[in-house]
Amino acid sequence: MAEYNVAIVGATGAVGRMMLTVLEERNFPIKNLRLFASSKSKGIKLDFQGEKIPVEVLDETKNFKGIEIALFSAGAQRSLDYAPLFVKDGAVVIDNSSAWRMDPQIPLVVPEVNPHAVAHYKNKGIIANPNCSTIQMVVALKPLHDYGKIKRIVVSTYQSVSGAGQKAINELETQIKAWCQGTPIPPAKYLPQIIAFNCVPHIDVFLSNRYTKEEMKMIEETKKIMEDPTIRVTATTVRVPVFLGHAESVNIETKRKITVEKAIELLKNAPGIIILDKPEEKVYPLQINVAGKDEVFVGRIREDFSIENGLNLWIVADNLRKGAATNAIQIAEILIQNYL
Ligand code: NAP
Ligand code: 12T
Repeated sequence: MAEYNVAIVGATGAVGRMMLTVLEERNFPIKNLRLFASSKSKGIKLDFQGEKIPVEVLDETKNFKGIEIALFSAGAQRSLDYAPLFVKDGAVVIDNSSAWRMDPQIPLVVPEVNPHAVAHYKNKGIIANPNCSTIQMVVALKPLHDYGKIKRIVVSTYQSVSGAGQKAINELETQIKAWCQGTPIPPAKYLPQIIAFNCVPHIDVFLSNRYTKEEMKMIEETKKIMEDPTIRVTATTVRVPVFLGHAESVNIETKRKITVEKAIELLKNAPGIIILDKPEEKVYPLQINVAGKDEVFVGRIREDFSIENGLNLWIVADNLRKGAATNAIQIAEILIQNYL
């Protein structure tokens, strides 16, 4: 089998480290792996398949020639600055940041939903990986949309701190420890408010329309991935004191009636979804149970009696896996199987 030269930009971060894990788990055919991060990580080595790989400091003087696939996860500014340089040197970039997602020339891909869009990598050499909350929602909604045509989506999220990176994970831990020791919780530093024992309706920055950027990402990205600009979407995104895994309460209104039985049948036959829905046995998806899994979990499936064709769902996934690393590497697999 052919093997590829791969790079991870942002390799020391929460997503970057998960990329190393997922590449290894899936036995991705790698010839040579290069790792990049900031000058803070100078001298660090990361384990990959029993080898210690040195982390290189990302700067313009570096030679990126020979890299065929570059997985970016180092923030939007690094993606804007460096993705074109990697492309110029011959790589296809799969970008986890929000930098390129809404560029009409750049495909935004969830392999279970729009794998054919990968072909458009040829436009600019870049493929965008959607926002974590968007990914898990569209995986679950695509089979329902294909059958019943979704007219409107109302979503509220319950997002873990790992979505905001390693520093946010550490911040929740520090706050919980302080509380347990009976000492005052230190003020919030990386997240906008104290997150321990709290729910904060503020992810990413506020925009002039009073939504957060995280909410607008869900709204715009959903239409692009589902390739249907007519779907009306509204979102409220909330950070909750959970380390790993995002949960979502999703309400949809469809053109054609979807009964609970039909919804279960559609979701059962769709790729990448596991239904956990036996409420009488206390079975429904939970963040602490889906951490470490690659699928999207759906439960609490029930009719919304307040409208004619309405459905409620509870959708949960591991945000660092399906929400980021796994989805990016699935895209890389489509690339090598079909195009490279
Ligand atoms: P993180 O834990 O804070 O890690 C950030 C990574 O970027 C680290 O490896 C860091 O290196 C590197 N970095 C920061 N500044 C850099 C610079 N100037 N030059 C080179 N490397 C730099 O954050 P994360 O959660 O892994 O997220 C990273 C990115 O992924 C963000 O763009 C975020 O938007 C995106 N993301 C996407 C999703 C998704 O929805 N698909 C989910 C989560 C995150 P050092 O360790 O050396 O500082
Ligand atoms: N600010 O990929 O804070 O656009 O949870 C993902 C997660 C941005 C992104 C977060 C963020 C993204 C977060």
